[in-house]
Amino acid sequence: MFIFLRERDESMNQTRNGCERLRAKQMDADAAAALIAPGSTVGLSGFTGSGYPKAVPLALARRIEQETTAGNPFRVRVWTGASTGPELDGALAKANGIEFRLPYNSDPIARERINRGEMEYFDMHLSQVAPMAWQGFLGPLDTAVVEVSAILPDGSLVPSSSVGNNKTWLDRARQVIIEVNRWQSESLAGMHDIYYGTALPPNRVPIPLVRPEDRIGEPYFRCDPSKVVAVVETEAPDRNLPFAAPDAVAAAIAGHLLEFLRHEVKRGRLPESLLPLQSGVGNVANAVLSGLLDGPFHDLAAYTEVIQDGMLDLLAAGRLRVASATAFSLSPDAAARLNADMARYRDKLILRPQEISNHPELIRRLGCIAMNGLIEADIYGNVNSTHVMGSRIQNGIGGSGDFARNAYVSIFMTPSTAKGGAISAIVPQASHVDHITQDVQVIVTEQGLADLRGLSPKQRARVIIDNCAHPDYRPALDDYFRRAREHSYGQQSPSLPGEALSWHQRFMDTGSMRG
Ligand code: 0RQ
Repeated sequence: MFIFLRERDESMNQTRNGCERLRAKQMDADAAAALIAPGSTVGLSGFTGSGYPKAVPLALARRIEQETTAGNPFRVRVWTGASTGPELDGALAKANGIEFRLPYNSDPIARERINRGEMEYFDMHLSQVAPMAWQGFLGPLDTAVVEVSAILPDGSLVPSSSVGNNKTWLDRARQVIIEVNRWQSESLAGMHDIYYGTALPPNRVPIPLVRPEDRIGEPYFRCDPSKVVAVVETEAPDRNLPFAAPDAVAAAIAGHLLEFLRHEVKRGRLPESLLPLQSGVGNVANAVLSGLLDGPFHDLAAYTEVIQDGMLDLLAAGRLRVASATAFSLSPDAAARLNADMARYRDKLILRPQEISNHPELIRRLGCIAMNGLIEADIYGNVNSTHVMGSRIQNGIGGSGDFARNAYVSIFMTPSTAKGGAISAIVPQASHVDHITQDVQVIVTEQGLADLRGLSPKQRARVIIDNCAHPDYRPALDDYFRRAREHSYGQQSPSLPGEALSWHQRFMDTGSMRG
């Protein structure tokens, strides 16, 4: 496939649109954006800043701004895979062009609009987006705007650096706009595994994937050429952000976690090659992956949402045998490394639709080790991943719920304090709960690790306060727990609800929760 695409490229003056019928649909981004109706629903590609369309959303934002100036403002409903980039969420939110958004957002401009109440946001489990789109209650999908790395002669599409919900958008949309991005590596062809066997009940059947390396689908998206109304050629990079080197806090969290994994292997509760790893992105996740590079584990596998830098390092070092995900989330350096050395990595990397990468049935069957971040955890192990002070959305639940509930071991990691130490990540009662205590088995901070498995709520409170809370906040948490044990209405999960919920108010009033 790699050779085939190269030959086409040379003979077609660098175009990656190999389908004669679709070459007739080529146009610029402004002409394509003009085909999107005001008020309509648009399903766009994109997952953690990779594989999102980079020209049509910008052109749509320009059109919205012009129409707003002319006194005819309009907005659209936006569905994606997960977070995208400034050319999509950022530009459309800036133009006040998003009426409704699902399923995940990390764009700061869109976040502000949501938190000001100017934009509706349906924050949902990433595995459920495609099935819910098929169920129909979200309404019809008018237009799909999907980035691909090439179009083949029969009109099938070579996916780009993320798969997300693209299969579903292409199938469900009334009309399709394709962006063919020459910046994406040609060698992505053949890396994807697009499974077409999903159906709604009562016709659902088991998904035939039993190991992370299994390929159960097709390498390309099917696409009915008669639905394609525009093809736009682009050459623009993904939103790849450089990774900061892990700081001391991240390194300490990683250290506790790796010690826990070694201990579990020693006790015979995990195999020596562990179980398929799911890891979030960011500083702490990166530190954990770096730690695995130096640790004793071999023949590892990842069954996760995104492939980040640390996973490429593990593959290059021969520690990781395969990484299955729905998207890349690489620094510019790692993206260049991958593109330069694709032959070495290609067979070990698989990108799937997010309904498969995050599928509860598969996560449970494979027995993933889930490692995710949090905003705050309470002393009973309820986790808030999404809402600062219980009301202000940070990003969204993403895939953390898909993995946490179904994992073999569900781990949450966080620094013990936020905002320069002024606020404790361990609180008496979470101000919002995304992951109930039953879905949270291990909490790790730089202070230590709380293994909550098999413990009652009161026992959990003791290990969380003792092992995870920052020493500055332990006295206040101890005092709360002691009084709750004296005065609580019930003694299964002792609490003083009024006081617990004003915990954050103390921070607001004094600028710090200390003391
Ligand atoms: O805000 O940037 O304004 O200072 O929250 O916090 O410390 O940068 O942490 O980037 O690891 O994000 C839970 C948000 C953690 C993330 C969350 C403030 C803090 C900062 C971000 P500022 P950090 P991280 C895997 C599955 C849900 C999705 C998910 C997330 C900002 O992990 O979105 O897990 N998870 N998907 O200052 C007040 C607190 C706070 C707080 C943090 N207790 N109180 N503010 N902040 N804790 C995803 C993939 O696989 C791709």
